[in-house]
Amino acid sequence: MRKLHHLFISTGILVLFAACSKEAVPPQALLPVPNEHQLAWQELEQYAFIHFTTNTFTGKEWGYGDEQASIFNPTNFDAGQWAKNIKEAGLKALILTCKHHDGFCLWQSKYTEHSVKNSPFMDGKGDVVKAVADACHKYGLKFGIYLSPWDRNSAQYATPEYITYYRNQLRELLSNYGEIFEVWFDGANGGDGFYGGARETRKIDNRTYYDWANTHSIVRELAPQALMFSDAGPDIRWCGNESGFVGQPNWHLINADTLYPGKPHIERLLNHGDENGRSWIPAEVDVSIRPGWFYHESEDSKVKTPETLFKIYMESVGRGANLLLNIPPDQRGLLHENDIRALREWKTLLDKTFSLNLAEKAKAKANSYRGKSKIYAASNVIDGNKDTYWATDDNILAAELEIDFGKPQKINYVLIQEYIKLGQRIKAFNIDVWKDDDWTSAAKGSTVGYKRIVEISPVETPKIRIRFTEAKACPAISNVEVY
Ligand code: FUL
Repeated sequence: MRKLHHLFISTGILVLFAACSKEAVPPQALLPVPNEHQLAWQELEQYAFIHFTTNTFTGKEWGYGDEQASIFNPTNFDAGQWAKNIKEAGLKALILTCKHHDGFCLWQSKYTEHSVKNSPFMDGKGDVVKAVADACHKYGLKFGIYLSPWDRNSAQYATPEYITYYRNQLRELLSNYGEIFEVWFDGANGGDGFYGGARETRKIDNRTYYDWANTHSIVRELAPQALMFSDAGPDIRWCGNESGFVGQPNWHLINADTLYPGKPHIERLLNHGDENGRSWIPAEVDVSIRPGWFYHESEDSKVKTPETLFKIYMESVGRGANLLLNIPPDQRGLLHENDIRALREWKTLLDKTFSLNLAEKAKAKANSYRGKSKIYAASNVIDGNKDTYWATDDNILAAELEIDFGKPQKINYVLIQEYIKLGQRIKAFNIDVWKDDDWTSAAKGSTVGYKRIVEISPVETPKIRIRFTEAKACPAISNVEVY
């Protein structure tokens, strides 16, 4: 009897111990999850796009492919001026149109004469790609390439030989210009073009012609760190528009197997992602600071205002997408003064808005945390450490976080980040503020993902509450900031 008693007690202790330690083990990842390159890419948040080619000198947006190389003649070309201003604007990288649809190559490609080689630029000895890559390295920016699959100059376009040509060029770009962080595959294809003098319409089958899988493997082989962008990933997806916003909700997930670059009617899907997507392919928002992608003098007065750029930031980075902001150099080969002014004032606006994080000195508590273990305590969301997070027990899919400032503070923005190494989990949340001795609803949101910045009407309040109301798995939140 005594023995039995002992057995009961020790079994009880064991069960209790097992229960506690079970809850203190980390939540299981909710698949799919980002790979290490996607995680690092996500942290870049915003970077520049540079559209520069013969179009800069002809005033066109889509060169036909019959432009003379002799028109490419920037008089004051200075990639350092681009990189310096891009860096000062808080952008982290630069992607250059090494070849746009007109087929003109900004580097000394071995495979065509339609390039800087035959232009007056540096007496035909210049290499814009090299100059830009070097300037990026000098200013601590990552460098990425855009190589248009559609080529309106090439006589071979639409034949199998063109694919070899395209891949040879891709190899040149991936081999000779240092580390490439992103490769941008455009889905556009308008059909008609010069095509070596044929001047005709050439249709290709977007699904099969480019044999993307084998092009992707060249990138994987030569630049394993590089992320590939297209309508269909494989690493980053288009956001479905060129006006500067990703949807709400924004899932970092999608089913890529049914997609291909240029597939019609997929804009909405790409804009929101797919809650049940089987691949982690987050959105990138590409938008131009001017109406066009290329510089046109007539658009000098149409540069987006700092306020518009701020709105774009909120609807891209603020919704968990990365922002690729196009700033096209002019005929001198310089970023235009108006664009630089807009960039600077936008940066000032961002710095001013997000300078004082009121959550830093606040107290955080939660109505529930995983296994009652400190490792998953609410304080993790305000410790400034992206590797710690607040999480609940597996069966708790709705929970509340409270951020207490200790005294009334005027607030306008709440920033939330999920610990996405464990997948994207949150489906819906509410933000309440403490007012007149009660909680009042201030905002509602859907997905969070890598980052969500919610604007609320400016209010003075001593504390806020974030109620996560729906999740695919227990919440895992790494960061909360309040401004
Ligand atoms: C589009 C292109 O057709 C535009 O010219 C521009 O390069 C934009 C970023 O992508 O598909």
